[in-house]
Amino acid sequence: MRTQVGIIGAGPSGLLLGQLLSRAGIDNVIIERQSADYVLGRIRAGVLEQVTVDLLDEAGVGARMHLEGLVHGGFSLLFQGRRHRIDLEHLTGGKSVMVYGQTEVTRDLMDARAAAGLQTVYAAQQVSVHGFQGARARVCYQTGDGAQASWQELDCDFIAGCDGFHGVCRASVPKGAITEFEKVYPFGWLGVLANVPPLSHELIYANTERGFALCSMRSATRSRYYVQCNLDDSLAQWSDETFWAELRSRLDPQAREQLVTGPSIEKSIAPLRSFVAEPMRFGRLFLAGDAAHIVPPTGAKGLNLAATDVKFLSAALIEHYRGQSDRGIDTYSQRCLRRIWKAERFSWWFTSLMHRFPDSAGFGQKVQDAELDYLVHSEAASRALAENYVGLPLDFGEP
Ligand code: RFL
Ligand code: PHB
Repeated sequence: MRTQVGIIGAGPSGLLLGQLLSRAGIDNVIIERQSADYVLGRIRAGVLEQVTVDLLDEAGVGARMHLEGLVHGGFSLLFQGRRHRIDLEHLTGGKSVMVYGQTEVTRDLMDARAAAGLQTVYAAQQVSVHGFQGARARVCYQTGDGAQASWQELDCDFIAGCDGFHGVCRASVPKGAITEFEKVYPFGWLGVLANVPPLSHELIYANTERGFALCSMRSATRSRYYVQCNLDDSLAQWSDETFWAELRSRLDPQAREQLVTGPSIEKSIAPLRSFVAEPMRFGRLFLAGDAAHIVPPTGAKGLNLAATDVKFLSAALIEHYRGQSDRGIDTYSQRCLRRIWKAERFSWWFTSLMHRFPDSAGFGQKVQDAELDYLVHSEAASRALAENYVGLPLDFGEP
């Protein structure tokens, strides 16, 4: 089989790239390790920057998001038992974010791909990538099981590694050609999805003695809550009752009263990590999204960074196939990394500010309290937070 761009991974990066390329007449095939249902079952991001919203519109998949998504012009920081609103709209000259779940973004992209009759291979096994440092790239994989198993080969001009943090693409790059930067945090997030009305119409990020908590949502009837937990906690330790009691203990008195609880429909623990791989292009192989970088979810930047990579990559490939120039391809890595490191910095900072660290009782905690107090009382500090939260510009001018 042959295609112009072989895309590894049918997460938001891979599906969005496929959609943008197809709309520009560029042939692509997506190879995904899991089933479509499995991909849709992962509950992850909830907050989209305007850049991501615009890109989904450009890809022709924004209609349901505009109908069902919730536009948020602010959020609250809760510390020392009180809530303080960060007015995103006022602080950024009218900008806001869109609360619309990653699951729904993925579903919209999958539906558009199916409607256009584009090819996605789900449940592909033993996926491997070859030849990307030379003239022709190749993807090999197995379909079917047992007697039905068969090997497939996909010849392509380019490979897009959209296969997430544990994917095969980054792992296939020779060790000497890649540099990795990593920071692992000493805690995780326990997330619960429940069909209960959200506690507040905006998100609440809480810094409390018992650890961080986040009150988020998916709709007027579905809530998403998180509490900071230990890395070695197991889901078995966290019954629904234990979770709701812990969350309630991290809220202010009014929120405690307003919290509506109910049975969880999903519960998972995610470790927190900052990670960047440089560069993001190796000959005919490009990395995009979580395959190249991870941020802790505190700043809500992961999916948004993935969307920006895809914006730069699709533009570069379209420019190439139109015979205009290879400048986008040559500068892909540099352009992406410049924005990525700013989001890495913000996510690390916001994570450090909002969580309890095992080794920073006393001095570290006092500094956190002082910074939070400063943040909500200084317009300049609030604006810096707001500006990063709604998303920095795509280009920053000459370095
Ligand atoms: P994904 O979503 O991991 O998709 C990668 C796909 O590749 C497949 N794959 C393979 N396919 C073929 N062969 C192989 N060898 C393969 N190995 C893997 C996988 O099955 C999968 O389908 O990466 P992608 O597309 O780059 O998307 C990135 C986002 O998923 C991620 O950045 C966000 O979810 C991060 N994130 C958030 N981002 C935001 O922008 N806003 C948020 O509010 C936000 N909240 C979150 C988050 C992530 C969280 N977790 C669980 C880490 C909240 C949480 C709790
Ligand atoms: C979510 O709704 O899942 C969510 C929202 C904001 C974050 C992280 C996750 O910062």
